[in-house]
This record gives sequence, structure tokens and C-alpha cells, in this order.
Amino acid sequence: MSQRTLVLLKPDAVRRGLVGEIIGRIERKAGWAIVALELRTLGSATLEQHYGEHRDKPFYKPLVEFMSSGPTVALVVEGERVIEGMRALAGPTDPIAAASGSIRGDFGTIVRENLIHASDSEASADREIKLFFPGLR
Ligand code: IDP
Ligand code: MG
Repeated sequence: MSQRTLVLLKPDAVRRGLVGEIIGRIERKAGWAIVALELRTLGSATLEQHYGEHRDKPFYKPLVEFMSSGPTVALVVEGERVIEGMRALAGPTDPIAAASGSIRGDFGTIVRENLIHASDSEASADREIKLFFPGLR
């Protein structure tokens, strides 16, 4: 089942020089392909839409500040079961609880600064891809 998912390499990943390392892991997954990629600093309008589900949570404001603190790499990855697969590659939200071998488990310690976003369902992927790459066919 070929799918598409929206991936963000968060400002901590860009600042720490981990873009190549993380994209390399994505590229090495057999059959997956990057079909869109852009470096950009996210504004509050985009982030309010992207993280709208968390609007009322205590971590929301610092999350938006962190996510707009520097450039992010946004990409769309296409391939077999890529939505579930990218979530597995990323690991769980808390990097300390994430297994070694996952991106968050290998490189993160802070819940907010957990390096990577990946869409969590087909509905989220559709919505997020349209938000970040409205012209993508
Ligand atoms: P996810 O990125 O694994 O899907 P979500 O629960 O959707 O996790 O949270 C979105 C983002 O908000 C997380 O990736 C993380 O950066 C941040 N976040 C989530 N929970 C907390 C928290 O308890 N404290 C601080 N930041 C959090
Ligand atoms: Mg989420």
C-alpha cells in the first residue's frame, strides 16, 4: 500500500547538523522516495494549523516558539506503509523512552526538542501535505 507522509526535521535537528544523518535513514528504506523537500522557517499561522490539536495543552506555546526558532526541513516521503514506517523510524514522542536505533532514541533527550515530526494517520498526512506543499501533485 503506497502512501505519502509529511516529515519535518525540526529546528534542533537542523541546528545540530543532523539533516544528512536523518535523510540518509529515510533514503535507505527500500522503495521509499522523497517527492518534495524544502528548508524553511515556519511562521505562527502555519504552526497554528499544523499543531491545532494541541492548542489547549500546556506545552503548546513553548512548542510553537521552538518550532519557529530556526529553519526546519519539510519533506514528503512516498512508499510502502510509509505513515506507520516513518513513525517507527522516528520513535515515540519522549526521546528518553525511545529505543536506540530510532531517530529520537539515538539523538534526543528533551520531549519538545525531539528532532522530527511524522504524520500520524492518512487523514493527518493528507491535511499536512496540503498545508506544507499545496502545489504538490
Ligand atoms: P508526536 O510528535 O510524537 O506526534 P504529539 O503528542 O503530537 O507527539 O506532540 C507534538 C509535539 O509536541 C511533540 O513532537 C513534541 O515536540 C511536543 N510535545 C508533546 N508532548 C510534550 C510535553 O509533554 N512537553 C513538551 N513538549 C511536548
Ligand atoms: Mg502528533
